[in-house]
Amino acid sequence: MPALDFVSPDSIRAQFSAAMSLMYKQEVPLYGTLLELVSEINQQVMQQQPEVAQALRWTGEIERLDHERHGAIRVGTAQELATIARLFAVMGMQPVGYYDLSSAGVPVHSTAFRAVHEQSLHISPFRVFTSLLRLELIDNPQLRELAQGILAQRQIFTPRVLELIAQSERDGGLTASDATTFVQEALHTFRWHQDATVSAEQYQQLHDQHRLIADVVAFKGPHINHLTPRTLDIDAIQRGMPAKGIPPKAVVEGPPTRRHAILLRQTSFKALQENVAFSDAQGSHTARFGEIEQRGAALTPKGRLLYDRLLDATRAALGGAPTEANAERYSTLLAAQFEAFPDDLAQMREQELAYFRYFATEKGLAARGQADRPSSLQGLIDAGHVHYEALVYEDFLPVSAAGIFQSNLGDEGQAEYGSNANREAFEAALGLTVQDELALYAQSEQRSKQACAQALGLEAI
Ligand code: OOG
Ligand code: NI
Repeated sequence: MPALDFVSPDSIRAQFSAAMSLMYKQEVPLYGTLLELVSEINQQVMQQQPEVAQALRWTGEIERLDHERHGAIRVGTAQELATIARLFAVMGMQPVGYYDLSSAGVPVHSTAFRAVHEQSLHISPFRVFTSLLRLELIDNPQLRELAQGILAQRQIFTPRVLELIAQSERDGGLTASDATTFVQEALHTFRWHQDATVSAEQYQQLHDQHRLIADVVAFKGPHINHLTPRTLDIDAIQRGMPAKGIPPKAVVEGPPTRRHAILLRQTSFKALQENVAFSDAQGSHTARFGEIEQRGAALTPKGRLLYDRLLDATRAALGGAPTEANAERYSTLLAAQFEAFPDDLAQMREQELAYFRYFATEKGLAARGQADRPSSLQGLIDAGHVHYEALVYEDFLPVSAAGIFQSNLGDEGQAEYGSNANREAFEAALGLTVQDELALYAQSEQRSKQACAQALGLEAI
């Protein structure tokens, strides 16, 4: 089959993201309600704040906003992780970043599978936060063995999807009709299975160790546990949720409200109770929840250091993690700390706190070839020949992720695993190294500078 007949991995990813959204709407009806709220608020923001709409037009994000979302799964074994990486690769999704959540009392470590090039992200920014259970952190040998034994027996992929992954690897792609089959078959891995693989008593044992362990081990597959749309105003969402019958978690994770959003702000609502058929009895399990996020500028290492410092200082001033009881004090402290982070794109650029994209303006293009036009980047910006916008953050935040995990795992006492980052072990399980997200942003910024220089007829800017 000539390569010309293959569909692009980007379009398979776009198809898969749409199919996943449809499936999740059926499985978790509140997700559908949430999508309506997000779409209403996004329309409102674009009408009431034309500058936001304008910025999204420059970057092209306006075209991806309606279908932008991320999901999350938790797998149980190295073998499952390595195969899921191959499945995502068919859709052009690569592992980016390493997140250690053990320090937050969650026995997993994670990566985000996503497209890495801005052109691919433009077609579909769909990402999946993927966690691997760390049974080695559990100091109950019997339970560890029980979990390992159960996980060893399950197969989370359909035979057909395994064939299509191998075929795509061998031939270098999939035809349109194989891609459609691939999407349908891949969905099975992510759907909810009502039938558990364990008895009610085994479930209880796993659950007593950590609810997350039961969630990973007791079921036939790594059901997608949330699907998160992107909003342009998360504060409006947080305020609007109760009226739609969606109770939000107490605090929005991430940076405070700003004129120019940075990184990622997220809120979520509690999991549903779902009926489960254990091997010997009926029961229930809370697995799935809803989440919403607002994305802002990707920060440079310097910007990220400042963000982490201000967030740590806020938590230190609060005396711990934010809860329902101290939510208001937390947001006051957070806003006060973040006064130290400039809320102005020009300052963020001058101080090298964020990554940017550069665009040649009409004026710049008209001045092509004129002898007296500026040639430095700053000069071109000052003269209105070059416009810039922040590069959007495509990744996740470990502290926020831990907050999301916690708020959805219920109020049982928090487990202690110490800090056990082990990127090497994660990469060994994955069979790949995870990409450095900062390098990806820097490359994207560099490509935009080059394209801009070329449009202006300059060697470089
Ligand atoms: C993943 C939680 C992390 C996010 O948006 O930070 C996450 C999980 O609960 O499996 O999705
Ligand atoms: Ni999430």
